[in-house]
Amino acid sequence: MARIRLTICLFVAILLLGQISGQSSRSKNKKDRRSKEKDKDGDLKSQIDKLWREVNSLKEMQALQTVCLRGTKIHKKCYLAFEETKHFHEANEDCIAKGGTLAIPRDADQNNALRDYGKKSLPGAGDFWLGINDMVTEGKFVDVNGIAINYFNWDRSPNGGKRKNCAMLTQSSQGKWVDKVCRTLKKYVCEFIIP
Ligand SMILES: [Ca+2]
Repeated sequence: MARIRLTICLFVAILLLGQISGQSSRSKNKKDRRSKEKDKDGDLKSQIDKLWREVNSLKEMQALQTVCLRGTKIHKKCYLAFEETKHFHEANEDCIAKGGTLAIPRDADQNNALRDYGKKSLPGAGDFWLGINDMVTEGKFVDVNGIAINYFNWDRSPNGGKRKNCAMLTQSSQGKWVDKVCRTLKKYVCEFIIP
């Protein structure tokens, strides 16, 4: 998907560049039209700058999803940690914007790998959001796509009731999970499925 968008962006950028050079040469002939053409060129150049920035961010997104340039690659997943603290929703939206989701460990191996990576990449208080919550039905924990999960690693059974609906991984209890108020500011780890 990212590759298709990247190709489309490049194609549009090339078309716009062609338009600019064509207009630039024509504008030399008529003096009174020059300033108007200049404004148009400015607009097109700013559009190209915008497209160029989008191409670069798509390239970075593609790199995350294919080779895991930053972060760590484990079991066909790329985990990437973010030190900036965010609410659960903001953190998940940031992961989605980058082409992934908040990290969802599906078994003990993945959870241990995620714990070790988090310890290394997020020094200090090593707690971070996971893509797991029980916002819709109290006590029924699902992933960020709303699909029931089969692997759990609670420290104690989540007992935060309707007030605490978002899961985070804690380093103080060796990678066990606790339920937390979703509007708490926490660091987070995104995951990207890679080939
Ligand atoms: Ca709850």
